[in-house]
Formats: sequence, structure tokens, C-alpha cells
Amino acid sequence: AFDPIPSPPGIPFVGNIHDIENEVPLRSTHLLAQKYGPIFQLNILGNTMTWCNTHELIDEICDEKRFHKLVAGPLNQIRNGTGNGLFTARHGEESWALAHRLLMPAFGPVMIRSMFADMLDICSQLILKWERYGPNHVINPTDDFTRLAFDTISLCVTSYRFNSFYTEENHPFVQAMTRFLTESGTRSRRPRVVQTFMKSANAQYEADIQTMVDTCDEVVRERKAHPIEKNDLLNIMLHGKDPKTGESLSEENIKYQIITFLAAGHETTSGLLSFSMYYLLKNPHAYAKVKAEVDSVLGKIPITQDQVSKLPYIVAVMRETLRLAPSATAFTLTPFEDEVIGTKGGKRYQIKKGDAVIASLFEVHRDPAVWGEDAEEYKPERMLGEAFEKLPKNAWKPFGNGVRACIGRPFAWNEAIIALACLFQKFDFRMQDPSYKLEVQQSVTIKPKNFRFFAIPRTDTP
Ligand code: MNH
Repeated sequence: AFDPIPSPPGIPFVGNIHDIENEVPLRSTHLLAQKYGPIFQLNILGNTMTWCNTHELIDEICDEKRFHKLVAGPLNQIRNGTGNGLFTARHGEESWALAHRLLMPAFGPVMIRSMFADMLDICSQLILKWERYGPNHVINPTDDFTRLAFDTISLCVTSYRFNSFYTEENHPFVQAMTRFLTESGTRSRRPRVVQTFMKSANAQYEADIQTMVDTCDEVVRERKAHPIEKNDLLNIMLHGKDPKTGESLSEENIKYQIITFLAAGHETTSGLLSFSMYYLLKNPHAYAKVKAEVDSVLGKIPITQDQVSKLPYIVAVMRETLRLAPSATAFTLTPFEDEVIGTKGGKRYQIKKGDAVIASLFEVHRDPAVWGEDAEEYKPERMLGEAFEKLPKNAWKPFGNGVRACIGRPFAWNEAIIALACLFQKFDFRMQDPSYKLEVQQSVTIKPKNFRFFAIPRTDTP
């Protein structure tokens, strides 16, 4: 016999959709986790999804021999815009394996090092902007980190400049994409009959997808009209051949990959940087250590790529930030066959083949069994060197799992280290409202809401 999986009572046909708030779904799943504990189940419009909230359970579902990625829920809606791109390709889809073989090396350490000048270029634009604003200007870090991440990914991948720092509004592509991502989340919780009647929302959704597609077509057309020698991702996609089969990516697939990189590449990194700043401002001890590290490694001298690997405390800060505020708060899997999980804890929970099981990172990263009773506290020290190496397997998973883990991890890492190092080299920071209490905003990823600070140009750099 199986143990029942706790579940809030649902209503016919729509199930538990009313148990998940639309504004910040994470708030609902967090409350449900507090109420029901390690595991709970929701029925959303006839689909069963089981949320796993402890390390013990996600350690089990991260076993790639038993479970694989499932494109369901919001991800299945995002597929409307990103098709068979890497992020939304279904398990076993042929085009995924080809693109994975071709693009993995393109996002590897060697290529990332070659992007240093471009990353620094965009980062300098951010620094200049804040320097010119001066110490009394209220800064919305999330907006500017989005500009940074977006311009960086597009310059590095396609050599195309969106020049986001030069406009008050976000680029039309970013506006379209932000709406598209938010609406994709909402659509996944909306009954199909209702969806059909949402005429204006649907028209906007289609228009936003079109805007993204048009932008990508333009970038590709531009490259074909004016080829360049640079070994960037776009050239690799256009001209690269799979070492195994000699195949190349189709035009349509290239378009989907570009939209995917631009989408996956800016929201998440912007969230990481925003939350890092928030936690550092809330934790003066960690703040002081970052400043000391930057002063001793960089001093006044502009950062070089070699120094990026010499900033362990900043790395620990980023890891600890992604623990408490994982940009992607969850990922979804399904078993190859009907499965039973929880046996280590003396339970037998049945998961049916094809049903969604969710690795709820936001909860797992707070599991006292791994992180102790002070799990809610921000302590980069637990992520330094040995301590990090000794963490149990699958305890810290902000970049996902196995073959379907994030391809942009080294990229995001390099970009974020550069940004934090340069920012602390140039500025002191002060929270606009010292009593600010963290609020979260959520599209598909999370960011701090209404978080503001002052950036005061430093005069004390050694
Ligand atoms: Mn990223 C997959 C988190 C930065 C491109 N990314 C994933 C997954 C997580 C994730 C989690 C797995 C999703 C799933 O299982 O359904 N990504 C992050 C975080 C950051 C990040 C926390 C930054 C911080 N990602 C980036 C950047 C890029 C990128 C930058 C762009 C280059 N991510 C991807 C792609 C995938 C992915 C592409 C899908 C990989 C695959 O399935 O083959």
C-alpha cells in the first residue's frame, strides 16, 4: 500500500487553482509547504503535481536513472515562444541532443574567458551610469541589473548591442519578453475555456511572441548580410557542425535558441545580483568581507579575467544568495515508470509515470536537516571552500539537475563576479529605507520588489 500524499481539498475540474495566488505563486507554495511539510500534491486543471520540499526527497528525484525533466506548467507555455530551444525541449527530443552537443563547448570555460572584454564593456556602462547619478540618486538595482544582464547576453551571444543603458524604458524586446514570461505563468493556471475568452490577453501574448521572433530574425538577417569573423555563439550556431553527426542547427531552431538565451540569460542573473545586494546590505559583516576582498585583490586597478577566480568570498556570497533566493525557485521532473519515493524516511509515496514531481528549491534550500536551525540566516561562510565541497549531494541545486542543468552557469557566474567586484571597488552602498522588509516579485523567476539603494562613489579605495 502507498502512503497518501497530503493535499488541500480541491474543487471539481479546476482542482487546486485557487490555492495558488497569481501575483506571487511562491507565496502560496511556501505556505502550503509550511502547512503540509515535506511533500504535498496539487491538482491543477486535471494535472497532478507533487511538490518535494526536503533534501531527502529531491535527492531521490534527482536520480537520472529514475526521473527526467518534464516540460509542464509554465515551461510548457513558455514553449509557445521558445519552441524546441534547449530550455523547453522535451525529454528525448532529437533537436535537444544536437544543440546540446554543439552548444555545451560554446558555453564552456574557454569561450567564457574570451567574452571578458564584452562583459566588462557592459559592466562599465552600469558603473558610469551610477557614478554620474551621484550619491543622492535613488537607484532601482533590479532595473539596471536587468539592463546589464540583457545587454551582456546579447552582446556575447550575437554581438548585437541593445544599448539598454541609454533608454529610460526597457527595450521593446525586453518588455515583450517580460510580459510573455509573466503571462505564460498565468496561462498555466487558467482553465482552457477561460483562456479562449481572454481575447485581448491572447492578442497581446501573440504580439509579444511576434516581437521576439522579429527581433531574432533581424539579428540573424543582419549577420548574414554582414558576416563577421568573431567566434561568437551566433556564428557557432550558423556554421557549426555536430562533431558526431556533421549536422547543423535548423534556422527555426537557431531562432528558438536565441530567444531562449536572451530570456534565460537575463532574468535569472538580474535576480542573483539584486538579491546579492539586498543580502549584503542587510548583513554588514558579509558586506565588510566583500569590500575587504575586493580591496585586497583589485585595489584601484581594473579587474582582469585572471582575478575573477581569485574572489572566493564573492563566490560564497553568490552561492548563499542562490540558496535563499534561487532565481528559478523550482524545476519539474517525471519518472520513467511508476515510482515510489520517500522510503528512506519510512514512507511510500507513489508517483505515476508522466505526472509532475517538483523539486521545490525554495524549500529544499531551507531544509534544517542540511542547513541547521539557522537555515534562514544569511551566512556566506557555509559556502566557502571546504564547507561547500562537503555539502551533501543535491542539497544546493539552483542550476537544476544532470544533463538538463543550466548551460549558462559559467557564463552567469563570470558575469556576476565581475559585476559585484567592480561595484564594490567603485561604490559604497546604503539602503534607501533601512527598514525595508524583503518582498518578492515573481514572473517565472523571482526578484526583490521595491528594493532601492544609494551608490556612493568611493574615495577610500586603497
Ligand atoms: Mn539557466 C536551464 C537556472 C543563467 C540558459 N537554468 C536552467 C535550469 C535552471 C537554471 C534551474 C534548469 C531548468 C529545468 O530543469 O527546467 N540559469 C539559472 C540560474 C542562472 C541561469 C539560477 C543565473 C544565476 N541560464 C543562465 C544564463 C543562460 C541560461 C545566463 C544563457 C546562456 N539555462 C539556460 C538554458 C537552460 C537552462 C539554455 C536549459 C538547458 C538544457 O535543458 O539543456
